[in-house]
Parts: sequence; C-alpha cells; structure tokens
Amino acid sequence: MTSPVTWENRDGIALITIDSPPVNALGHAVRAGLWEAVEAAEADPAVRALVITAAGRSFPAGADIREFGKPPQAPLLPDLCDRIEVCTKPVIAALHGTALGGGLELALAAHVRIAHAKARVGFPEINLGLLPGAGGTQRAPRLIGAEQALQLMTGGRPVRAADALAMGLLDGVVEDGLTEAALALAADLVADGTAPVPTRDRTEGFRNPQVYAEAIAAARRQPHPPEQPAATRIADCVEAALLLPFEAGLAYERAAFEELQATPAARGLRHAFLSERRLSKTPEAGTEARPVEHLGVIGGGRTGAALVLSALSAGLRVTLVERDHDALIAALERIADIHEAEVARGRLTPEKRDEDWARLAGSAELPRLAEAEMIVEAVPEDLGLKAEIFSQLGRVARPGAILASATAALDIAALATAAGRPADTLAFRPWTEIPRSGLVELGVTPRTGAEAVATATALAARLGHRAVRATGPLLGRMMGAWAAAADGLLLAGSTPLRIDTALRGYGYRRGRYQAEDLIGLATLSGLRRPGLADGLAARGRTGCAVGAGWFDWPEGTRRAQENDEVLALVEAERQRHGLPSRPVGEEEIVLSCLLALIAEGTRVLADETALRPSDIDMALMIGLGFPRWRGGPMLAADMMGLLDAKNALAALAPENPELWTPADLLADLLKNGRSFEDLNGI
Ligand code: 3H9
Repeated sequence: MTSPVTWENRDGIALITIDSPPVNALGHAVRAGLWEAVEAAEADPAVRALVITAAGRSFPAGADIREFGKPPQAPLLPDLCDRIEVCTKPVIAALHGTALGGGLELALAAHVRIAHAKARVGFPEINLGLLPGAGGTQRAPRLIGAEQALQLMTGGRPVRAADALAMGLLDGVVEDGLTEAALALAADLVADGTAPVPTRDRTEGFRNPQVYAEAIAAARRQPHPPEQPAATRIADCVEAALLLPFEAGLAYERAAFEELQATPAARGLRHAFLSERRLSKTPEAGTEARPVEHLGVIGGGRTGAALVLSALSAGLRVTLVERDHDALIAALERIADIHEAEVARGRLTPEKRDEDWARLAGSAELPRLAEAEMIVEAVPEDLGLKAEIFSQLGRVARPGAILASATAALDIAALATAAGRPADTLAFRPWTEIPRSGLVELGVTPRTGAEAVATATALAARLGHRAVRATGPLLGRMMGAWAAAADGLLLAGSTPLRIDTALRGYGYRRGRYQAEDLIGLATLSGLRRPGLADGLAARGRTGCAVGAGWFDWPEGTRRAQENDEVLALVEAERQRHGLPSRPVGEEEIVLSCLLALIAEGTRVLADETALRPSDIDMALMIGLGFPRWRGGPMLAADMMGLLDAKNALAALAPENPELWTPADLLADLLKNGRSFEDLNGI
C-alpha cells in the first residue's frame, strides 16, 4: 500500500508532504508515514532541514476522529510530535486550510511555523469532549501564555493566521507561495547555522507566573456545562505546563486525555460529529441538484412564514400563495412583524429587510407559481386539501419544478399521484418548533427521483438547515412517542413542571410541556391517549407553553391558573381511567422518555423510515433538542446495553404495548451480538 506521506530532497531540504484526503487527518497511516519520513530525512546526510506540508485543502485538521475508541496503533500522535521536536535538523511546518487539534500540535512540535494568510488554526477538541492530547496543552502555553492558550482550548474556535501570528503561535504568514516560502526559510536557517530552540525549551509564555496563575484561576471560575466536560481538565493541564517538568506535563496531559476519551460525553459528542456528516451519505449523494432561485410557498402559517423568511434571508425570490386575499394580507403582516422584530433586535439591518421584501411577491392564485423552480406547500394537515393543491400544481408548475409538502404526518405518495409528477414530488418539512433548529426532513417515496432529493437537500443547506432523508414521517413519530411517555407519567402522578425539570436536567433544550402549547399537547397525546387529548382540546388554546413560565423563559409567561387548569384536567382524567396517583421520580421520567424514543427508533428503522440509527439520533439532537453530548437515543441504547433496554421495555409493555414494544430488530441485534452503532456504516 502506498503511504499517504512522501518526501523529496529539494536542494538539501526534505519536503515532506501529507496527502490523505479529505482533511489529512492524522490516522495511523499518516502517522507511520510521517515517522518514517522524519527518520529517513534526518539520517540522510544530503538533507539539512525538513519542511512538513500537506496536499489538498488543509494541513491536518486533527487526529482521525474515527480511530477514537479503538485500540491505538503506534506510532501514537504524542510520540510522533516528540520525535519531530527532537529532530536534530530544523523542522518547519507549513500550514494552510484548517490546522486544527492534532494538526496544530504537530506544527507546535516543529521548530518553526509558517502559514498561508487564509489558514485558520485552533484547538476544537473541547467540542468533542476532549483536550489537546498530543502536547498542545504543554507546548502552546510555553509560546503564548495561559490566557490565550486557555481561550483557544476552552473556546474551541479557530483563529485567523494573522491573529495566531500576533499571539506568537506562528512565526510567519505569507499571502502566496507557502511551500516556496517554507523552503526558503529552511535554507536561511541552515545558512544561519544556529540550532532552533525546540518548543519544550521555550519560556516566553511563562514570563509572568502571576498573570499565568490568574488566568488558570479565572478559567476554573467559569461555569462548565455538562456538554464540555473537558474544560476543567484543560485548566489543570495548562497549570501543569508551568508547574511540572515538560515530560511530566506531557504524561499528565496524556492521562487526562485518556480519562476524558473514556467518558460517555466524549463518546456522545464524537458520535454527534460523525453522525452529522453521515447525514449527507444518501443514495442520492453525488446527483446534481437543479438550480433553485425562485421558491414558491403555499400557506403563510407558522411553517410557511418561517420558510419564506429563511428563503428571503438566503437571497431567493419567493412567491407566497394564500387561499384568499385576507389570508394573504394576514400572512404578509406576520412576515413583516417578524422582520420588524429582527430589525428592532439589531439582527437585521433596515436595508437588508428592504432588499428581502423586494424579492417577495404574494398572491391568492396558484398559477402565479408557474415560474417557481421549487414549490413547498405548507397548509394545515388535511389530505383532501393538499391533494387538491398538488393536482393543481401538476397542471400549473413549470416542467422540472420540485413539488414539496411540508407535511409532518401525511402520505406523500398520495400527493405525488395527485400531482402526476412522482419523480419530482417529496416532503420538505422544516422543524421550526425549536427556534433556529435547522432541520429539514425530506420524505421520499420509491418513485421520488434522485434529482428531486438532491435539489431539496441543496435548498435545505442554502437555508442553513441540515437535511435528514426519510421515507415517511420520522421526527413527528419520534416526538409522538416521547410525548406519549411524558403524558403517561403525568397521568401516573407527575406534573408538567416536574417532567420538564427532569428532562431539562438530562440536557434536553426544552421540556415536553415547554415545547408544546395546549393544542400541540392535545394533538400529540391524541396519538395514544384520546381521553386526555379530548379533555385538553376542549379547553382550546388557553395558555401558551404550559410549563414555560416556570423556567423564566423570555418567551414564556407564568400563569399559575393555567397550570392549575392542566393539573385539574389531568386529575379528572386519572379518575376517569381509575388510575391511582403515585410518586414519579426524576430518573423514571428521564428513562421512560428515553425508552419510548428507543422503542419508536427500532420501529422507524425496521420499516426503513430512517436510513440508519445515527440519522434518528441527529434528527432528535437538532429537531427536538436532545442533548448532543448524550449522542441521541440510539447511541444511548447502545451505551445502556441493548439487553437492559429490552428488559426495561418489556417491563413497561403491558401498560401500553403499542408504545413500549420494540420492533424485532432489537432482539435480532441482541442475538447477533450487534449494536445500533454497527448499523451506521462508516
Ligand atoms: C484531536 O486532534 C485530538 C488530539 O489533540 C490528540 C490525539 C491524541 N478526523 O466537516 P466537513 C472529515 S481531535 C476524521 O464536512 P468542512 C469529515 O468526517 C480532532 N475525519 O468539511 C468529512 O468526511 P466525509 C480535532 C475528519 O469543510 C470530511 O472530513 N479536530 C476529521 O465543513 C469533511 O468534513 C477537529 O475536531 C477528523 N479530525 O469542515 C476538527 N475532520 O467527506 C474536526 C474532518 O467522509 N473537523 N473529517 O463526510 C472540522 O471541524 C471540520 O471537518 C473542518 C472542515 C473544519 C476540518
């Protein structure tokens, strides 16, 4: 097998090139190749200095995340960095693209660093629940002190090359000709004859120990949310850089890295990173999208208005169609109000608002959509109404226009038939329940064409959303199960407040009752518990976000009476069903809601609604606010152990078999010793 690392002698300088697309991650083959290249170049008497560079879009963007959790293979990255640092000939790192994490650590182990002006460097490990584990916590503070090192490592955001140069992390920045500049620098160093100082022996960052110690203390005082378990250990390691000899500091960092790597949060965050990228690996990936510059939206309610706004914001022309003149005026006013509120908050300039508004047209006539390249229908969930709209669209839309429905629940195949354009019809459902959630569910039928999926995926990305491909309602089903479990706990004796508090304690962005108003509560509950649904629906929309005010959310209002009203309703339901009230603990709340998601997840997989478990996890993380650091319900099932999950579900099944019985897939996985993770592919 050819190595992803090659080197050549360029006038006495070894030019070492890493070539491992897409981002030159420091996987085993790259590490082994680099080690060999450094050994060979150092041993070669014709070589006076070394330049490490990378082909393609970037200097290494970090360690290879896909290797984490697997047995490590030598040479390990920290050892490779040490090897580079002790090289007896000067080593220059030439950085471009995104030199992140282990990539930056590799550069820090070199003796000199030069970067392209457009390069960005940083330590994003904290976003994976980790800390820089290849010497970064020991070398960076030696160059730039504790305050800036901590900012880079606990903030996780990369900085521009110019900023890195200003702080002393880099030694030079060039606008052009990076490799030539690095080779020239190497030649100068050789000519100069003075041996470069390895980073381990640099002390600029330790100049003021008191300032250094204050920065550590300040970092320790910061609140550390559970999704960032590494923050305190980063402060410990940066402190160790000052207090311990270099080798001991490295050992301290290594132990902290390994400890963090084994935490469930690191596993969850790693899973989230990979799952997010896996979303785009669909059967239609690689198909060219049709251009969409003009979007038609039918229905200016909550979903429709949100779509119009995000499409305008992305620079598209939009035609909004409503059923009549009055409805159109109301919808346009709704959009204008949101625009004005954005301007008042300073999130939109008046000029941009005017530009957006100029690209918006409104009409009460469907034929006005004849020029639109994609049309999204977002009217209420009524199959008859939607089928009528799609049949009209089949007649008026231009050939090749993508016809989409924002339906969360209905049969898209029936709409495709009504339109008479099955290859161009699909569901395009933006999930707007969580503000700025950024998820679009694409519902495809066996007859949906690849170009339609590619076009809808591209539009979702342009609107700033991730697209999850499904063959039917995915998130709606998952949320229905989650809500039904919570409603069951309500009837068993809990309260909206206790349930929401427990769910938020687990890490959900919102509780079940914060996320829904009473109508939503009734609708979702109606999937499984008509009694409660009817009771709540009869009261109508008496209060917004039942539990919201309890948490002092800005958009919520605390109206004790409304909550009392809900409690009274629940009590009446309890009595009607002859259910005793019992204490329900936080753990039970969290576990029940999770198990309901797991059970529904097995069904969603078994009937092939979702492509893979990690798509379900991602949909829940983005769309429902499931805690990212817990990795989603299907990973949670793997972590809890599938046998335990199956037994816990079996214990609940008699209460509501429809909700708690998993698909046979769960038993099959158990029988074959497999996990949900095994179904994710690469
Ligand atoms: C670390 O370094 C630990 C060390 O301190 C200590 C070790 C001992 N590994 O995001 P994109 C893939 S921890 C493997 O779509 P973009 C990604 O999966 C690491 N693969 O592109 C995707 O693959 P595919 C610290 C990686 O332009 C492709 O590259 N580093 C890695 O929007 C394109 O990715 C980080 O946390 C990786 N490290 O963004 C950086 N990185 O084509 C994580 C990317 O098969 N990476 N891939 O779907 C990023 O932030 C972004 O990917 C980056 C590019 C900004 C680089």
